[in-house]
Amino acid sequence: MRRRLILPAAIGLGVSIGLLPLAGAYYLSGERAIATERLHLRDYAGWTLQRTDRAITRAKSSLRRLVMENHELCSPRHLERLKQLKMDVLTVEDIDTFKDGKLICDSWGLSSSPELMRKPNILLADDFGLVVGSGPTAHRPQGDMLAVAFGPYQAFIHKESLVDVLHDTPMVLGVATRDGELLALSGQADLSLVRQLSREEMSGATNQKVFASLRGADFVAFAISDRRVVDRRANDELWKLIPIGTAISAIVIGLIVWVSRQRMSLAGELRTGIAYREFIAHYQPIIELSTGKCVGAEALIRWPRPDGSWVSPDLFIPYAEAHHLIGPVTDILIERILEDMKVALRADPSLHIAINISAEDIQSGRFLDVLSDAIEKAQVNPAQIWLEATERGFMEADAARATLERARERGHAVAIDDFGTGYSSLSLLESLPLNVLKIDKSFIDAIGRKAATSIVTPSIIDMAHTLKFIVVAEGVEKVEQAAYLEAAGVEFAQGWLYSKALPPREFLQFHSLRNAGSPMPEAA
Ligand code: G
Ligand code: G
Ligand code: MN
Repeated sequence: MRRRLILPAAIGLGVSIGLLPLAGAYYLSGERAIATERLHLRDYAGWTLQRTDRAITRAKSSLRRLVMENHELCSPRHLERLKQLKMDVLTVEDIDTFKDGKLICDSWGLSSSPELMRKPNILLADDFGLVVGSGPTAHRPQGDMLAVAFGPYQAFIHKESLVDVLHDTPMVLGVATRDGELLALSGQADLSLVRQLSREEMSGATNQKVFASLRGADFVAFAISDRRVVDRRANDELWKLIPIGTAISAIVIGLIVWVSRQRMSLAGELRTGIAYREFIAHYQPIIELSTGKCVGAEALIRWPRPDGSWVSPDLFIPYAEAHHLIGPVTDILIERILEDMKVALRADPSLHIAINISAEDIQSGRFLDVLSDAIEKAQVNPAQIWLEATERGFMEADAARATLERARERGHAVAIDDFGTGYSSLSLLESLPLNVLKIDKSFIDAIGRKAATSIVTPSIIDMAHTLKFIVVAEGVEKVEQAAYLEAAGVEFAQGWLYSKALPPREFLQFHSLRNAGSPMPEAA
């Protein structure tokens, strides 16, 4: 993946894993909240219908009883009975008695100001009627009542008592007749919606409202709630979920960026590093043991990133080798090294620089022409450039031999690097055109210790000399090691005893200081 795409991709994936399910859950919970609210409203419509039915039924049965009792109208006994019924039936506020269309008495007593009877405008079953929409009269100034009519009687009920149902969330309750005549409404509501709900049994939602209606034998009840109430409930849920979703997103994004930085992008980073020629060389001095002089250096690759970090070669060299990216890295380093060192190499013909060549390059030999071009341009003696290859480069002996022979023909010295850590046989060593052997640090560490490898070290040195190799000891850290190696006839040494790998200018300083006068004491 290209480096530029990693962050957007990570954000995309993080958001889709962390936030999309949340958004989905939010949408679904919104839908579910509305469905739940519709059922909730339907329940309240049902309870409103029951309440209305009960109030009307009670009024009806009181009136039926009065008619059956066959009273002498407005007699003291009759008046007593009217008063008693009003007390007994809670929803009935008053019972009027009419004769010849005129009010003659009610549950308060005889009527003083005769009033005309209003005819029922709605007919119910069994000769019952309903008087609704009655405005205020002299007798009942509020006009907020409806009346059940039967025979000479009309029983008055407060309209609002029909819809007086306790509710747990804000809503408007209403009752209408089956023909759509509105009887009572507990609050404010859009009249066209009310009309629609009064006419048919339905439930649904608009952008503003959620509603449900229910039809009974004589009446229709309905409930309407504000959409905002439902949405707020869903929102509350969402606010609880957002931190979780955000945290999941952040973790996923961080994880992807981290993983891609660590692994996936290394190939991309390497390609960028190659394109911008970000690789440089540091130089670890090589000391002639007999004189203490600096006779050369091993060039060691360094990769300073634009962000200021340094990538360890132990990490990216094996990676570059595995992904066939080592070739251009070798080329960049070769050109860089000759650029860094050409002046010093021309000035001191005894100075050499050793370059590490990877196994793949040794097999192909492709780098040789790049090297020759760079040497020609720098006007340096090819004998001053040494090549180091590990035993892995000699796996296909014929290909390796061809490359090494060409290198020798051009004047380079060729070293076997990290000697002793691989499996090279003596016969292979003999058959390859090598002339330098670098003893691996592990055998130098063993000097003066009672380790098994310490027995091997002198044999390696003897064998190398028998084969006429120049010997370089790697990783020399102690004065005793240097003394031992010198006594054993080892020609050269490198290690922290003398110096770590240095940037070009510092190495050149080290080189000229070291070689200026008499041999310097070994400073640790
Ligand atoms: O000094 P340092 O820690 O950088 O070395 C780490 C390893 O990387 C060593 O094994 C060394 O051989 C290898 N190395 C250093 N520079 C180069 C180079 O330019 N090319 C190749 N192929 N390997 C190198
Ligand atoms: O190419 P080669 O595999 O020899 O690479 C040399 C490696 O050894 C580099 O990683 C370099 O930093 C490291 N090195 C060089 N001298 C010393 C030393 O004296 N002590 C230790 N511990 N490491 C060293
Ligand atoms: Mn090396």
